[in-house]
Amino acid sequence: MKLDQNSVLRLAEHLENCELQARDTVKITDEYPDMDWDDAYAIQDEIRRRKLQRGARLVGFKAGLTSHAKMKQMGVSSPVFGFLVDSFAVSEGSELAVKELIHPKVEPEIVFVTKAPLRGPGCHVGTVLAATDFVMPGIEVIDSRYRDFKFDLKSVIADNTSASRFVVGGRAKPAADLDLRTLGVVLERNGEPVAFAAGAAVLGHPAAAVAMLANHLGARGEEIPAGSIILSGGITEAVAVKAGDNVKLQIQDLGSVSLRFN
Ligand code: 0L1
Ligand code: MG
Repeated sequence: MKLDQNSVLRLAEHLENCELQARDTVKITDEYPDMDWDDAYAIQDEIRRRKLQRGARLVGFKAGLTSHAKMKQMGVSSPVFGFLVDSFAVSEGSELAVKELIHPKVEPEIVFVTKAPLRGPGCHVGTVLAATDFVMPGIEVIDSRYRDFKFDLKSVIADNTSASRFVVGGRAKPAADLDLRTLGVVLERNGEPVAFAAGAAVLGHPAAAVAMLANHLGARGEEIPAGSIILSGGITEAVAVKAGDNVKLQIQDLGSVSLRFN
């Protein structure tokens, strides 16, 4: 690590305050160009510790930047991983106030819910499918704390990979009944289709993103517990939303989930 403990604590507090107060900031590598990957995840861990200490419950994890569309959109070349707490979850049918956020975008995701723990190294698509209870459609609302969504990978990891809110819904189905690679995905905003893809857009198979997450956590002495919700990554590029927008995600064989912004 290149950062001392005080800097890690200070940067975590700064980024979390930006999240809670819905204000943006410049990317942290502007001030700390030499920070390394361990520093980035240490800052994210400290944000997680702060939330759990205040009573939040860890409900799962997310993989991000797992599709070429997302990597191209953000100008980066490898996936990143973050955590999910209960306060990020939005119930389907409820409305999300844009004024609580900085500059939200939505992403269509295939969501995994686990029935057994997954611990790397050595996780692969097969072990992930064996540990999966069911899959379902989910919309992730990302809200980078960085001005104009301008960041590098280390800055975005520290910022919990832009995690903000998510909604799951549709039909929950056992993954074994589906070929997740060929499921068609349509994202609509205000009734108009704005992004399309198939499940294979996520690393060839969305379960591969969950395996990478489990291997990443395993290398850090953690596992994905049974009963976790895992967002496997935006299948298409992210779409900006504003007050009044209604977003609907349809995934073949898995039904639809929607979210309204006010
Ligand atoms: O797929 C994702 O959840 C993206 C996470 C981080 C990058 C971004 O803000 O677009
Ligand atoms: Mg995402």
